[in-house]
This record gives sequence, C-alpha cells and structure tokens, in this order.
Amino acid sequence: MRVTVAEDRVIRIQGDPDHPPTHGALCTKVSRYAERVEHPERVLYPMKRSGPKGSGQFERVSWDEALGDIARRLQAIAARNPQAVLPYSYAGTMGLLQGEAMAARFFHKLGASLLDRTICASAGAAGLQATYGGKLGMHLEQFAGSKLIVIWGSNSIASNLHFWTFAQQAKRAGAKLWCIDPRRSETADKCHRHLALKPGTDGALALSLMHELITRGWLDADYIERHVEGWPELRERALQWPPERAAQVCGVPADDIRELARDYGTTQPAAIRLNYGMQRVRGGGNAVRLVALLPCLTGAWRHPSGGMLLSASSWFLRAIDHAALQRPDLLAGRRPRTINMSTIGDDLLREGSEAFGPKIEAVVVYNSNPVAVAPESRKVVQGFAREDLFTVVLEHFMTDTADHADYVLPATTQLEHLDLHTSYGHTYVLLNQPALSPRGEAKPNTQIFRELAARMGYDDACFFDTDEALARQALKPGIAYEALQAHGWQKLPLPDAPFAEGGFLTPSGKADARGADHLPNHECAESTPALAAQYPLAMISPPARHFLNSTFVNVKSLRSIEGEPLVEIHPDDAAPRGIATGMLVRVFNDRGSYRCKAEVSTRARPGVVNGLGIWWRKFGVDGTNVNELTHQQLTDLGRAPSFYDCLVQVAADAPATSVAPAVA
Ligand SMILES: Nc1nc2c(c(=O)[nH]1)N[C@H]1C(S)=C(S)[C@@H](COP(=O)(O)OP(=O)(O)OC[C@H]3O[C@@H](n4cnc5c(=O)[nH]c(N)nc54)[C@H](O)[C@@H]3O)O[C@H]1N2
Ligand SMILES: Nc1nc2c(c(=O)[nH]1)N[C@H]1C(S)=C(S)[C@@H](COP(=O)(O)OP(=O)(O)OC[C@H]3O[C@@H](n4cnc5c(=O)[nH]c(N)nc54)[C@H](O)[C@@H]3O)O[C@H]1N2
Ligand SMILES: [Mo]
Repeated sequence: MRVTVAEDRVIRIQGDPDHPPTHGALCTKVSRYAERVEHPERVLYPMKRSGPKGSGQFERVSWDEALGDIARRLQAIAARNPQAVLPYSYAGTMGLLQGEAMAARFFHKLGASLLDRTICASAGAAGLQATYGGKLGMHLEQFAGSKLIVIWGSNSIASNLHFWTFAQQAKRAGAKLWCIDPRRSETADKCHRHLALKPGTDGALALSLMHELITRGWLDADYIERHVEGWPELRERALQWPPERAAQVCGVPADDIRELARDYGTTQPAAIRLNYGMQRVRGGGNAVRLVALLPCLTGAWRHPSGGMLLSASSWFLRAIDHAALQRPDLLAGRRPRTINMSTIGDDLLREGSEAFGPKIEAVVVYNSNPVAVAPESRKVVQGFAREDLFTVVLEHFMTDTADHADYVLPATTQLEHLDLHTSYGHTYVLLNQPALSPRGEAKPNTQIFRELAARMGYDDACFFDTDEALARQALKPGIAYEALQAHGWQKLPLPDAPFAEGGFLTPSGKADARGADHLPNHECAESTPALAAQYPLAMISPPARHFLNSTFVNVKSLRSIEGEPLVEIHPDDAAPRGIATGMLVRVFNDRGSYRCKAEVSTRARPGVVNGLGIWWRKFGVDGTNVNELTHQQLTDLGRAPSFYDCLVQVAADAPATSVAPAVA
C-alpha cells in the first residue's frame, strides 16, 4: 500500500504497482481506509464503563487511570490463579507485531490461559499439515499460466481479489475456469462452469473425481509411486464413489462431475484455488485432505502453474522467528490450559472445575470482535454480559464487543503504526511503515502491552523492546530489515514448482493419503433427519463483499453499498413460504432467531440460504446477526467452528420495504 500524506492527513491511498502479487490494486474496502482512520466515531481516548454491562455507556479517563486500574484488577485475579485471565485476539490486524508479539510476551509472563486461534482456518490447516506437512502451496502469480483453474470454496472476486487478476489473465489466454460453491457468487458468474453443490459435501465430490481419475486412466502413476504414501487404501475408498453416488450426496448432476473430472484429468497445468469457505463444516478437515491429494494423483505439481493453493503460510517459517516474538520461555515451566476461541460462548459461562480449570474472570480482547463473529452469539453475549467478568478491549471503534467492556483502550490503525506482515495467499514478507501520527491518544497494541507490563512490575529486558527491535528480532537470516525499509517487501526464496520432485514436508517426504476419508456428518436430511424435518434449509454465511469480517461495517460509504442485513433465498424455497424480495423474514433454529430482509435470488441454490456476514449486531433489526444461528460444534480436524454447517427455517415476518437499523 502506498499512502500519500500532507500535513498528517491522507491525500491518496494506492496499491504498490511494483509489488507483484497485488500489482497496484487495492480492494474497495482498503481503498476507503482513510475514511475509517478519520471516522468521527473512532475511539480516541481510554474509556471506562459508566453504565450497566453492555449498555455502551462510557466516560473518558486518562491512560494513567485506565492502565493503573487494569493492572490492579489483573494482578488481583492472577494472585488467585493467572489462568482465570484470557487473551482473545484474531484477524483485526494480521500484522506480526500488533498481533502476537508484545501481547504474547505479556500473557506468557502472567501465565494466563493460552488461546487456540481456530476461528478461521485451522480445519484446513490441519488438513494441509496431515497431507503436505504444512500450509504449503503454489505461488499466487503462477495461476496466470494455468490451463485449468478450479476455484473451490472461494468467492475470489469478493475476498481474494489479487488472485482473481491472475485467474483472469489465465482465462484470457484460454484457460477454463470452474467454480465449486453452493452460492452463485460474483466469481461463479465469471467462471465457465459452476458446480453448486450442497454445503459440506466437498469430500464426496473429491472422492468421486478420484474415482474418475482411476477408472479413466488419468493418474500419473510415476508421481504417485514416488511421492504419495497410502494411495492403495484411498484408491479402494475412492472406487466406492462413482459420480452417481456423489451426485446424490452433493445435489449436482453426475454428468457435471464427469465433465469436471475429464477437465481435471486431461488438462495440464491444472491448478486448484481452494479457500477456507469449504472447510467451515464438520467434515472440513478431511475434505481439504482429499482435495489436496488431487494434484498429487495427476502429477499437476510437476508444473509451476499446476498444483493447489489454500494457504502458503508455512513457507514463512523460513523467514520469521515466532518464538523470538512471543517468548514462550516467559512461561518459565508453567503449562497453562488452552481455551478454544471458537467455543468462547460456552467457556465464558462455565464454572471452575477440575477438568476446565478456573472460571474465566478476565478477558483482554485485541484485534477481534467476538460478540459479532463467534458462533452461537446468544451465549457469547450472555458471557460478555457477566457482571463478574472483567473485560478490556483494545479497539478503533465501539464494536459489539467494546460495548461489553469495562475499559476500551484506543488502538492505532495500519496507517499509524509499524508492523511486519506475512500472507497466506502470497509468498512475500512486507513491512508496514507508519504514514500518520496516532489519532487522539491512540497507541499501538505493542505499546499498550508494554505499558501494562511496566504497571505489573515486569522488568525483563524484552518488555522494553521497541517495535523496530521486535521486527528485527522476528526476521531470520535472509530477510534484512533495511531491505524491507527500502522496498517495502521481499519475496521468499522458493522454487517456482515447489513439489515438482515431491519433497513434501511430511516425515516421509511424501504426500500422505493415509486416513484421509470423507465423513458425511454435516447437518442434513441424511445424517440428522429429525433436525432437518424441523429446519429444512442449510444456511451458509460467507462475507459480504464490502466488509472484512465485521470490520468496515461502520464505514458509511461501504455500508451503503451493502444496504441492509439480508438472506438470499431461492425462488423455489421462497414461494411456498410466501416470501418476496424486500420482506422482513425470520431465520431461526433451536439456538435463536435472526430477522433480516429477504432477497429472492438464484444466487441461493434450492435448499440453501445465504446469510451474508458479518454485520454488527447493533445494525440488525433486533440487535442480532447471523451468528445467532450458528453452533459451536467443531470440525473433524483442527478444532475449528463449522459456521456453514447450520440448518435453519425461514418464515415471512412482515412486509417491509425498508428495514430501519437500530443505529443510524
Ligand atoms: N471482502 C472480503 N474479503 C475477505 C474477507 C471478508 O470478510 N470480506 N475475509 C478474509 C478472511 S479472514 C478470510 S478467512 C477469507 C475468506 O474467504 P474464503 O476463504 O474464500 O472463504 P469464504 O468467503 O468463507 O467462502 C468462500 C466461498 O465458499 C462458499 N462455500 C460455503 N460453504 C461451502 C461448502 O461447503 N463447499 C464449497 N465448495 N464452498 C462453500 C461460500 O458460498 C463462498 O462463496 O477472505 C478474506 N477476505
Ligand atoms: N457466521 C460467520 N462467522 C464468521 C465467519 C463467517 O464466514 N461466517 N468468518 C470467520 C472468520 S474467517 C474470521 S477470520 C473471524 C474474524 O473475526 P475477527 O478476527 O474478530 O475480525 P473482525 O470482525 O474483522 O474484527 C476485528 C476487530 O479488530 C479491530 N482492529 C483492527 N486492527 C486493529 C489493531 O491494530 N489493533 C486493535 N486493537 N484492534 C484492531 C477492528 O476494528 C475490528 O473491530 O470471523 C469468523 N466468523
Ligand atoms: Mo478468516
């Protein structure tokens, strides 16, 4: 990103045209980033709660008062049991310094509970780890040279724009594009073929593709022989999945599966852009394993423009020293329990016990908005509303979570602080240099934890490291801080075709097919018939194009594009329910109810509704959002939430032309 500034104000924000993977392009959201930084509702001063929990009533206090009181409260809790304190953070910034650096040092020193950061990607990560030995994949730029691209569980135009540019280059050069997505997304519209499978059935589809590769003779026997472990067993299982059987499970024509298999089996180089949408279901981890094996069966990995990409973030382990940043040695032999961030709803409501450990008495939230983004909101809200819970939130805005805080501390944005970034989509290390001075009394997360550490009396040298010192400590030999300062970014030294000769990072060096299987255990008529009789529609809740999870929802120019919270429903499901576009509907199940506007549209496939996310609850008709309906059941691998594995019913509520949000 290049920011032009005059008198400490942003004049212009552009992409860096020299940076190969992003090539000068910014998405709509980030191109409006200045609107967010200078937003009139930005939290600019430390705020202390002055009304009941969750009331959103706060008064301004000094940093001195806020930090002093927070340190005293945390110390009192820690004196009983430090594990009663829980850090809660995720993707607000994905920067290494403002993420888990000084914060991690602070909580390690305290001996706080550890957080299992599972809310987004850990099912897929576990799938890749098991299969390839890490989150490893193709170079983004190489998709431009592919002859076939399967965009699988990804609305690239909305959420992976930089990839989409390369896919378009390939398309212009004659490549065929397939999209595998229950929703007819903006991306599906632009692909040659769209397979609108039922959510949670990707594993069955992958097995059926394998069936065709085997029976039609499209396998690369030499690559399999040398670089795949456990294929004979998986081969037997795949042979039980002829296209007719998968067609039944996936809800798509068998001939479409055959056509996709033929394209995949007979085109080189063939690339799969897998993304996280398809692993937010209970069988998501194994589904990723099966898809990750496809390029090993056809030898697609032999080509730089063949193979697959879900995440390439493990390549960065060669460049980044996370232990130097996070200093797990500060635990000094203590082994605190781990809390899964995806079950925060249940865990905040748990009493202390032998198995669970102490009741959670304090939560420090940074880079996250759990009240809006975590599953089964009713419980999450109930937990954060506990009068006996001490909550500190580092934020830019009064989010749904900040509303429940005892203290809200003003944090800086990307434009106001230093940071170091990796990526899961591309293979470049980047330096984020501040362009503006901090607004109001905002401080970087690092600085807030540094000052809190001082108040707690932590005098280890590592609590005095500056942000630049942190960045230097994070870089392993080969990436120089000065080079990043000069150019902004540096590419990781990696071969163009990383697995052309095998060399996976598994212990055997082979792609591991052992134990990869499909368990059709998502919520559906076959596996949960009683539930499906009551709640016959499957609901997925992928992001709205102009929001970034729950970030940007309060930026007016972006919210006005998205309009109002809505659910897309297919005409065949809308008609019998008397639902028309613009009507207010009630989407509900045993966990809760969410009222929003209906959009009758073939973007939804029959039997599936799309509740686009993630709105702030306070913008919802009843002060709720789509996570009122999602559950806390975890995936087969990786302990991740299964947001897109969620049966609901939809009913007409009242005719309405416009739904007034609770907050203007
Ligand atoms: N504009 C925008 N961009 C974003 C984000 C955002 O909120 N807004 N979020 C960022 C983050 S944190 C992430 S993790 C990524 C998320 O981006 P992706 O990894 O692409 O994941 P999703 O957007 O959750 O889902 C992608 C597509 O998968 C489809 N899908 C849902 N269920 C299934 C299924 O069972 N099988 C298959 N095959 N497809 C399914 C959805 O309809 C959706 O179109 O995007 C990042 N980029
Ligand atoms: N139903 C449903 N739920 C989902 C998803 C879905 O697809 N459907 N997607 C899931 C996914 S993929 C993810 S990654 C999670 C995302 O969940 P979160 O990680 O909670 O992401 P955001 O909702 O964007 O909230 C991040 C907050 O961090 C703040 N922030 C940004 N930068 C900074 C900073 O530098 N310092 C501080 N202190 N704060 C900062 C922002 O203002 C914002 O309020 O949501 C998950 N929840
Ligand atoms: Mo995510």
